Formats: sequence, C-alpha cells, structure tokens
Amino acid sequence: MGHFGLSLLLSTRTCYLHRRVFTCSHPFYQSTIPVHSCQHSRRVSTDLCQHIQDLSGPEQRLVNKLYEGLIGGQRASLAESITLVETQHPRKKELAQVLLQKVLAFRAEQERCNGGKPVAFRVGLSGPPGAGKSSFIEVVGKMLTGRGHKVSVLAVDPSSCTTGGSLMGDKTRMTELSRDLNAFIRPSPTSGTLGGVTRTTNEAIVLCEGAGYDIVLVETVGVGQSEFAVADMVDMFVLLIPPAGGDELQGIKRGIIERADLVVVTKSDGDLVVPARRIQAEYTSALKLLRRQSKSWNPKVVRASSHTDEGISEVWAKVELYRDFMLASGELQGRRRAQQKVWMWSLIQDNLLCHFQNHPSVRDALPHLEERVTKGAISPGLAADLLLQSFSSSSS
Ligand SMILES: Nc1nc2c(ncn2[C@@H]2O[C@H](COP(=O)(O)OP(=O)(O)OP(=O)(O)O)[C@@H](O)[C@H]2O)c(=O)[nH]1
Ligand SMILES: [Mg+2]
Repeated sequence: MGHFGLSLLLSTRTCYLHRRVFTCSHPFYQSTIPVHSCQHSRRVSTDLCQHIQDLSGPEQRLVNKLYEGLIGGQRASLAESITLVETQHPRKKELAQVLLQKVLAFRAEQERCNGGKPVAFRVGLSGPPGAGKSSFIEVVGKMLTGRGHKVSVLAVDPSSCTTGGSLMGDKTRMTELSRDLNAFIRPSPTSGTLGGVTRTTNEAIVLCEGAGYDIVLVETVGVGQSEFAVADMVDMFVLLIPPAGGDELQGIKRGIIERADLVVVTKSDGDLVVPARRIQAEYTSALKLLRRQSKSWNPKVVRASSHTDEGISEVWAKVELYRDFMLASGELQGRRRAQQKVWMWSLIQDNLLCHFQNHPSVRDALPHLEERVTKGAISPGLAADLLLQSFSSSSS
C-alpha cells in the first residue's frame, strides 16, 4: 500500500477504495457517476484500479471465496468475513475493505431493485446491565425467524474494549436463537478501542445484510459511550428499562432517553407488573417533555415480559409501525445518509488523532510540553498550538 503515498489516514484510503471498487468493478456505479466527476477523479480511480490488481492470486481468491459464500448466505463465510473486518493486520484490513466494497455494491443493487428502499432493518437495543436485553432478543429473534425472517445479532461491549473482560452476559441466554439456522449471533470483539469496535460493527452490519439477514439487532449495555455509538448506526433505537427502583434508573442518561424511538419496560410479569406499570407511566410523561427527534414518529413506552411472552408481539408491531412511518416519510433513508457522514467523521477523528499522536515530531515534543503544562509553565492552549504547528509543518 506504499504507493498510496502517505498512508496516514485509513479513512482516506477507504474513501479511495470506495471509488475504486465502485468505478472499476460495478457497472451500476460506473453508469451513474457523472462524466465530470470521472475526469476529476481519474488519478484516484487509476490508483485504485492498480490496487485491486495488486492483490495476489491467493488474496484475490480469498476475497472472491468470501464474497461468493457470503452473498450465497453461508454462515461460515459471514463469520470469516467479520473476522476479516475485525483484524488489526494491515494487509488483511485492506482485503477487508475490498470485500466490503463488493458487498456494498451488491447491496446497493438490491436496494435499487427494491425501489431505493433499504433491504434490511437495523435495530439497536440498549439498557442497563441485566435489564433483560439478551432474553428479549432471544424471544423476539425466535418469533421473527418463525415468521420467515433472517435475524442477525451483533453486540457492542464497551468493557471488552478497555479490560478485555465482558460486562454483558455471554450468549448463553440466547441458547435457542444460537441454534436457529435463520439466526446469526456474533459477540462483541474482545479488544480494541470503542471507536474500533464501532467501526467493525458498522461493517459487520453491512456484511450481515449482504448475507441476506433482513433484521439486524445490535445489543449494547448502557455504559459509557457505546449506546450513543449504537444509536448512530441503526434505523431504530430501543431502550430497555427494568422495573427497578429509582437508584438503578439514575444511571440512565437523559441524553440517551432522548435518542430512544421506543422504550420497553422489561420483566413485566408476576410481582414486577406493578412496578413495571409505574415505570411505564413515568417514562411516558418524561418523554412528552423531550424534544421530538422525528416528524413522523412519537416515541412510545411499552411493557413486555420475555418469560411469559406477554407484550412481545405488540413491541414488534410498534417496531414495524415505526419502520413503515419512517420509510414512507423518507426519514429512514435520510437518517442512514446522515449516519454515513457521522461514521466517516468519526473514522477521520480516530485516525487523525492516532496519526497525530504517533507523529515523530509530536512524540518528541510531547513529554516536555506535557510536563510544562502540568507545572503551569505554559498554557494548554500554547502547548496545543506548538504541537499542532510542528505536526503540520513536518506533514506538509
Ligand atoms: N422476571 C423476569 N426476569 C427476566 C426477564 N428477562 C430477563 N430476566 C432475567 O434478568 C436477568 C438478566 O437477563 P439478561 O437477558 O441477561 O439481561 P441483559 O440486559 O442482556 O444483561 P447484560 O447483557 O449482562 O447486561 C436474568 O436473570 C434473566 O432471567 C423477564 O421478562 N422477566
Ligand atoms: Mg446481554
């Protein structure tokens, strides 16, 4: 990848790759790119075409094998493809991008045949630890596969990023769903930064959709920033709240309640029905005070039990209602477009910061300047200016 010049920003390279694969290998994109933009990007696309030819025979065969298996709906190929996008290995990362672009092109073609509408629906599910997320996904997932859907479940576990440990319960609570041939369950990667995990989850969603999964559920625990990251990658964000006492609910951030399209009060069975009703009433009033996110949808609060199945099909009926409203108004498509931009910028931020921190002149100056800032000898603003100056003068 050395011929790309500065290999400073993976995101930039990804962008190049986008154009390359779309302009080179996919007739649909070839025909839709205006002539002036083709001329404008000639150098870029030539570089990129070169890059595809750079794949060795075995690499080419690997990408093709994964792609064919994946779009043929083979679970093993999907699992292997997700492992490829999760890799830290630089060359494999590049292969992953080539594969991903092929899948994106395939999916875009499917969407075109579907009248421009998304072929899959993405739902994010978040809530405090132990809220009943996995149990809910198990029951809903089984219901959906029973209705002929193909369901994939991805997880984003913020604790695994920092400690390598798992905050979220394992998938043992999805025992039946994990045996279901129309379901695919993938636990969170066990290492990497949240930014990295977010990126690979976004990519895993694309791969799952390419493999024919029409419902993608993303589970995350309501800790740290992971729930905001998930809210930014799905069509609908569902918050699951247990019927617990006030203290436990304190931890739920107001900001994330604002992002919820649907609130499900879980465990609404037995003795918990009464507190579940109370929580439902509290959240219903609280949501009325919040700013509306959508012109076509008012967030709702419902109760359900994964133990008795009560309320489960009603919850999904609300999800479908939301999808229909959002599709009809075009908001869902608009949200996806906006998310692409958010995703791109978060990749740029991650990569730029990483590049900045690893830049030789910044690395040299950093300890000294940090020390002076902590001693109060210079202001943080001046130190930041000096570092940025030395970064930009030696990068240009
Ligand atoms: N009574 C009752 N208990 C439930 C229900 N759903 C889940 N539970 C219990 O709540 C506990 C946590 O359930 P999980 O589904 O693992 O919750 P989670 O939110 O996925 O947990 P983490 O991933 O660890 O954050 C388990 O002991 C479940 O048996 C329900 O509908 N009713
Ligand atoms: Mg769980």
